[in-house]
Amino acid sequence: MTDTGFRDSIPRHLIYALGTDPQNATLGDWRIALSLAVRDRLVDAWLASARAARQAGAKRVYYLSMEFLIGRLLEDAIINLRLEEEVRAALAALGLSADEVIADEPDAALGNGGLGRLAACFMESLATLGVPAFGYGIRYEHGLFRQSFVEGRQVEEPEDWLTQVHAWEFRRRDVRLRLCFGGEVVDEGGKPVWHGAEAVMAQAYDTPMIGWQGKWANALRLWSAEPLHGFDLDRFNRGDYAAAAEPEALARTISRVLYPDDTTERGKELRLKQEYFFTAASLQDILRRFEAEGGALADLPKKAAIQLNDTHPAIAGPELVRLLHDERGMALDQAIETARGCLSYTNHTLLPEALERWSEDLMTRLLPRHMQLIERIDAAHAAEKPDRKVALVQEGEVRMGELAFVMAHKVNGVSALHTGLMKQTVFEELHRLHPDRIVNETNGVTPRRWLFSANPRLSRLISGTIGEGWVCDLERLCELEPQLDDAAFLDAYAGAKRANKADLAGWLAAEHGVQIDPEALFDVQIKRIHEYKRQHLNILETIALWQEIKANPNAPWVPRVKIFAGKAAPGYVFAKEIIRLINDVAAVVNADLETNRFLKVVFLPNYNVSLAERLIPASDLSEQISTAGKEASGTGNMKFALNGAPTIGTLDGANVEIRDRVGEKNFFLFGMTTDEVVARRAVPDHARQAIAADKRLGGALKAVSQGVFSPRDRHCYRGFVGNLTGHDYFLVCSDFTAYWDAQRRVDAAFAEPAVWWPMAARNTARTGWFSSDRTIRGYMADIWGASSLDPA
Ligand code: F58
Repeated sequence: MTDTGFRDSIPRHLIYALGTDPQNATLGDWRIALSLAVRDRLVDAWLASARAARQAGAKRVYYLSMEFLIGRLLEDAIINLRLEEEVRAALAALGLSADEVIADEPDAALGNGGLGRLAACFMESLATLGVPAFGYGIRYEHGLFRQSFVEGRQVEEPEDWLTQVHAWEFRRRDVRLRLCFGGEVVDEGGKPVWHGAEAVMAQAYDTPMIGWQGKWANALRLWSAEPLHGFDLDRFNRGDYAAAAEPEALARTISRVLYPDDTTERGKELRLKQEYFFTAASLQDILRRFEAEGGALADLPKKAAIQLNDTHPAIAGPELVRLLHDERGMALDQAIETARGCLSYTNHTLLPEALERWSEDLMTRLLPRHMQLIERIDAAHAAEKPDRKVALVQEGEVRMGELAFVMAHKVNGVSALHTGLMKQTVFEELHRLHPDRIVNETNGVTPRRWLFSANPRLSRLISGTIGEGWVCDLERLCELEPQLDDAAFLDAYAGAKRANKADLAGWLAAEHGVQIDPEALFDVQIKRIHEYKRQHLNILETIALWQEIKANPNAPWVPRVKIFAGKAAPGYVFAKEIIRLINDVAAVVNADLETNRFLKVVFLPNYNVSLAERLIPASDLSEQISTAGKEASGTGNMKFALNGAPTIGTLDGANVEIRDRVGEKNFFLFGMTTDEVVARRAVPDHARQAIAADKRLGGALKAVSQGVFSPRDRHCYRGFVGNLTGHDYFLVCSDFTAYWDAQRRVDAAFAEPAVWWPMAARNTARTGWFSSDRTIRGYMADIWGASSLDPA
């Protein structure tokens, strides 16, 4: 297509697909028209990829995940198709700004955090590497809630991305699968037959996931729950309108909302329904494809690698056994073996409360045949390993982690440290029984989105220095190493960061009315709010710093802006307290004319992928300060390092591997190790001791408990302070002094450009290993046995 062809296709879509007069078109209309024009450019490659996979009879990778936090799609497609210039020119000719049009797209917030974002990075890398793959998940009508603050408190509102035209998805009218819940299992001639009581349809919607340079694309297939039949005409004609619509409403509930939290009792049943719904639909679809291509069922593992993203799809084990054994007559033992040959499981957390368990009662009520099969799988495991002590059902609960482990041929951790801890803690016994099963696949992030697209200034500098090959071969960033002593390169590197910071400062002023000094150190902690991530350690240090500045206003303080963003699960009371405290501290500190030249605190509402893309390239310091042993990996830590923000962090998750690569001098390490954490918890009164030993910490806690930041309700933080001075499970107090000292090392380094910029640039040059392309290659070799159909 010629340049004009592309340019013309935008108004053509506006007029003929949307039926909108260009004279009345809104920014949103133009954005959708542009999306359709860009989409036209990728559909051929997408269909050709599927055809190539079919013709090659290739093994496919199936990534089953409750969450795909894909964010905006238009810019991703423009970048990967290399249409940046054409789009800019075409929009300019229409009198539109590309940045504004792109920013108009709502984020597809179909995930909570790292787990969902990892799935999105994996989809992009799978396509870039030309691996035939499908992502399978749920097409939530409402993604993660929208967050705002009222008097500092988090307020949640429903997110409604699907109220707009979704230009990227295709409803597959021919892919509509039926599945059941409840009912009973009846013996029919010696054969157990499940008669479900409630049936719903899973309707497929496909979104193309395009790889770098548009050579290969895979489908992200999301299921929407629909009723078996439309509405009840009889009831409608009788005037009973609500009852007529009831079956539809009930069915649709399943794909209505993304769970922001799995800790509350209410909604447990719905969550299990969601899990079974998308898992069962995906497995039916996988078997359908396999059978259409021909082949003996026993060969399924040669054609299908099914990755379970956490335990949420762990019901895949019994469901696949059911499909093979009950529905296709394969012997039970062989069905278990065959299923295991296909399945593998990624664990993302060791927190006991986050490891799923379902009550036997609920499982029996909702999935009676699966409950029986779980018992059969357990018995088969016990027969295979007579000394096994771990049962799949314990104290009336089905243990989904253990079920996923037993039904997978490989189980992976997401960083080296986490994988080691899996072997020593939650899966100790299963690891002893199956010593080859656990493998490590340290997480990664896609460089296309998180460097090339999010940070064009730095990308241009890198490409100008070493060429563009790094975009799909990120380890080539090490070719920057010889430049790290070169004054001109470091100047340009610093220039790119300064310009990004100035942009952020401008945006904060325009959008949030917050004034910050672009020369200050931008110290950023953005992630879900959780006690183990310790945003409260950060804010206590902020308070202590404020007090210290007030005591010595004429000392040469290094100006800092503390930037926070993140959502708390709606039912997580303590996390919400942390948010309120940060907002309250911000109000007092930012208004303090004595100190606010040196210190500002900003908590940005509604953290999402797009906000991360804006903040990370403009950050100087990356806060990765979890209690050692609690953060499985982290992926934000990788994005910051790649974009030249050194880490202040503990030896936790992938921080360990980041530090190994960037070098200890280029990482601000502090805090207890995993072993020290365990030992410290055993010390009676550890928090009080730590507070007594550090006047700054004592002063900060005192200010909070006395109501310095909550003048209208002076005692409101008593509970919060009580938690820290008493229990302090996450050892905020015990790590405080080391954190304070590390922050002062940061100040000293930032004050010396000759120290800071080489350090920042080394972070970029040495973190190429954290590409999700490398991670996917690891899964392919160690877990999936899949290969790339070279897109070249
Ligand atoms: C995250 N888990 C880990 N869970 O916390 C993080 O260390 C890791 O880098 C990342 O996975 C990718 O491996 C995570 O994001 C969730 O969001 C849960 C989803 C289900 C509801 C409760 C939160």
